Amino acid sequence: MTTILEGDLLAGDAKIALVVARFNNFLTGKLLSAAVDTYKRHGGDEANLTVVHVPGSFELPLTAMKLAQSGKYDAVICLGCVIRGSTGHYDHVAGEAAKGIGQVGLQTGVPALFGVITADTLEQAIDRAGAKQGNQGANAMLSAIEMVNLHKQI
Ligand code: INI
Repeated sequence: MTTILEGDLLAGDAKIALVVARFNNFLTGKLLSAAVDTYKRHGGDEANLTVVHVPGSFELPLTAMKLAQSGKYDAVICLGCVIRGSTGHYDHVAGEAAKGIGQVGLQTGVPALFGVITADTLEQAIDRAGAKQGNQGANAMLSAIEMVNLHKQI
């Protein structure tokens, strides 16, 4: 018989750290509240969440790495917002954030979620922070819960 492994979406007592960039905080704040709300709606207790603030998306990977290495968390979620229109170094900030967050997961074995909006315009960013295209923070939390539960089975 085929073995199929998949994580469910029950938060249970998963300990999750959220690293949040202050840059574009009027949008990253929306990502954070949606992530917390999603955790609670999936049965989690807010006391199991730790929120850490960093200056910008460039700083997300280092702090996520320290949190993952601490052994205290089942998953680390990174929340940020990089908008091409408003930065000359968009590619560097977005690229380093994506690459670094990927390394956190691969090097520690702790799921590291990419809840960073990378948008060409402010309007696109707003759409991904709770307007027309869902909320990247809520999506990242759902993915975190699924990965934690999946990894328990492996
Ligand atoms: N940080 C972001 O999170 N989003 C951005 O759009 C952004 N822009 O536009 O530059 C940004 N820059 C700051 C960067 O993340 C670092 O905090 C800064 O360079 C100090 O290392």
